[in-house]
Amino acid sequence: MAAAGGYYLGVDLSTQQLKAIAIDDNLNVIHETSVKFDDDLPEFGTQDGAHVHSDKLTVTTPVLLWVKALDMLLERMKISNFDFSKLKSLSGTGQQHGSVYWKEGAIQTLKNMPDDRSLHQILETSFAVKESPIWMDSSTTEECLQLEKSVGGPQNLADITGSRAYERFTGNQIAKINKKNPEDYKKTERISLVSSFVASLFLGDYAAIDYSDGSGMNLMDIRAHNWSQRCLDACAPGLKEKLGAPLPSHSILGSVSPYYVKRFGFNSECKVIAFTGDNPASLAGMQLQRGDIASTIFLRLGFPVVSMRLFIEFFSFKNGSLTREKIRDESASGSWDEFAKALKATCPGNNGNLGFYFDVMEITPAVVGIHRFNAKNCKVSKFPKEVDVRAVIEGQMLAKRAYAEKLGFEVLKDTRVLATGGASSNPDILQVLADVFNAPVYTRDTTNSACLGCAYRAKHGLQAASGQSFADTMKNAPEPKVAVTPACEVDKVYGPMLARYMELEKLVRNNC
Ligand code: XUL
Repeated sequence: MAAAGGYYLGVDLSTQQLKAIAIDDNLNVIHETSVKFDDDLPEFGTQDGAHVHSDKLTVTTPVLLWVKALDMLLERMKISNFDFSKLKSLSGTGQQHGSVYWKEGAIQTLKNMPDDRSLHQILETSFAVKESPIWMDSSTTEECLQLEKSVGGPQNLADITGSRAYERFTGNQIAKINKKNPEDYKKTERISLVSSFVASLFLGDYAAIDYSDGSGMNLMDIRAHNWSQRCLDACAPGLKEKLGAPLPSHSILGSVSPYYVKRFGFNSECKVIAFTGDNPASLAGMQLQRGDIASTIFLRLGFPVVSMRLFIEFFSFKNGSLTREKIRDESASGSWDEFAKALKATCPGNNGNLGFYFDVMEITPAVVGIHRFNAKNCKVSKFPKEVDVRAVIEGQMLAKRAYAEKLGFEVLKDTRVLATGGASSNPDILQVLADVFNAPVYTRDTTNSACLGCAYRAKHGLQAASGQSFADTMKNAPEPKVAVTPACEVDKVYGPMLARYMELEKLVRNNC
């Protein structure tokens, strides 16, 4: 067990930024730093952390941007006098499904990193594929059909891996690279997920993929907790060797590479705990209890991985914060204050006006475009500005509730909605969330629940070795606080509106 007085670090490589949160032994946050890709690393020319290719379906991020971001993050922590020597362990998380292709020989480079050079300089030529496919990619429909066919259909694939084939899932992305750029695939000695890639950088060795993030690849037999040979064979040759064996999410992978000890003053005993996907990490950060709803995902603790994957599937929306920002720019002069005024100037239910704002192809429903309906269910091309603002927020919240209910969730008297992510610091948006769910919304001091969850996981990783559960580690963690409660009688508005939302969604789906 870890001695008192230590620090634990969580790292989160999300779509738009790299973040770090350190906690002390009492689980208090003692340090937060971030690197924003577009602003801090403009030389890579990303927009919102990604390159959207001309087909509008292929979405990638340069892998060296991520490497350089880690250099920058650690430098910033050093400049702010963060005491790396007190770190007992670290863990982390990454946007799910994205993949990194290490070139032949990269392992030797990783194991022998000279401390007088930046990671970016050291690893410049270590990747066989320079642009890593990320979760926003939807260019692999052909590969998905092929994979489902090879195992006897979508249901069979779901029985094995927990999910039917999805374009962004890593197996289909790997199949595309093997088909379109076979030379790059051949030159690849190891494939990491975004999460295990960052773990590898800290470890100075290839880090295992954890079971949880591994279950979002369409490649893992989730009951056997190992790769399904049938799925591997359907995607690309020799894949098992390139992926390495998956491990439980609390595994201690080893100590940090001597590179970090010499360059930043890490403790040489600082352990690297397996990294995982951002959705499971968020659950750890939010300390969900049975029956709670998380605003980005939903889960009742205790379900097996297969159900958890399904929940994450239903609760992943591509059109979240970026779509809200677009409507803020178009209808609220680019200002959150104006956006809040518009929400206050309109009433719950928006006088029957309802909208679907899918700026990019949504995951569920697979629909793109903006579809606005007036109270008579007639499609209209525009709303007045303040109506547009309320419609985008109500539409997003109604979608969350509709999908939660589809999975059998009922709002009970003691239901809590736990909000995370950027919008959780905006009380006017949270009010709509509380009203739509007719339940109080709770938040934590940090909006970075995935990152914080990994700082907790880092601590738990050390204690798990002596049999402690995650709940034991979290016993004295600060509780989330009530941020807003639902307005009176608001369920009378949103109950019927939810039914209308589902009807109109069907219409939109059929018309697209
Ligand atoms: C989950 C998914 C997204 C990414 C975002 O299946 O695609 O939530 O994990 O980072």
